[in-house]
Amino acid sequence: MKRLSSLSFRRSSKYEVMLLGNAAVGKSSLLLRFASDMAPSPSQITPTIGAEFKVKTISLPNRVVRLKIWDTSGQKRFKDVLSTYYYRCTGAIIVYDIQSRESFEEAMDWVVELREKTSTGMVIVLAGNKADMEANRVITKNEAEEFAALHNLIFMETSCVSGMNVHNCFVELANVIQSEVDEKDSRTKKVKGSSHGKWSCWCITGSSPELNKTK
Ligand SMILES: Nc1nc2c(ncn2[C@@H]2O[C@H](COP(=O)(O)OP(=O)(O)OP(=O)(O)O)[C@@H](O)[C@H]2O)c(=O)[nH]1
Ligand SMILES: [Mg+2]
Repeated sequence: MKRLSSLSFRRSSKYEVMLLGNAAVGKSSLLLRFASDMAPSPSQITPTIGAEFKVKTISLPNRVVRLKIWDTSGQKRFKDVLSTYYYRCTGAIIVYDIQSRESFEEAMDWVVELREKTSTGMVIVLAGNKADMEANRVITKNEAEEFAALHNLIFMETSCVSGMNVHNCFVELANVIQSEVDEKDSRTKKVKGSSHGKWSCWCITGSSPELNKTK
């Protein structure tokens, strides 16, 4: 009872995020493992068409975060359509398969595209999936870490088979998004606090992500 009442007073936030990356790198499997704690099985996993979403609530220490997670298709024919989704997202998990250089290169292209096209400074996780397939690894951890550091990405290797880092990946994304939003809020409050006397108007400058979308 005590626990229930403390949860109900916790503040809540909602964010949209998306999974991006080459076909068959394991985007849908990551979401299935995170949302339903199920390991991928051929009967449940089929190639994604366009984009689908699942909603999952995460409990952070001082906040409940509701994530709407868009799972996108890695097929090239859908690539143009996906831009309509990332404008509304605060975060992304870009997935590659540690066994495939092509998928790593595609992940790098996605990072560049998101950094160029989204003015809001999206929080990005780079996930090297299928880490259970060590014997077939072609992308070293070092190489991915260096790329991640260069582009200010959160990096981790994941496995939907063992479950390694699957939960972490989404929780860390939510955590960083929330910290950035809190930091922006506190900056805004400081601007408000500097107004002169109680009759002054507040003038808060900054760019609106909503308006930037139409530029
Ligand atoms: N060994 C291993 N196999 C995985 C892992 N994650 C996914 N797979 C397998 O990889 C294949 C593709 O997984 P999906 O989740 O469909 O990949 P996707 O990125 O959603 O593919 P598209 O929807 O076509 O873009 C499936 O056969 C999964 O079982 C993993 O961590 N380890
Ligand atoms: Mg899929």
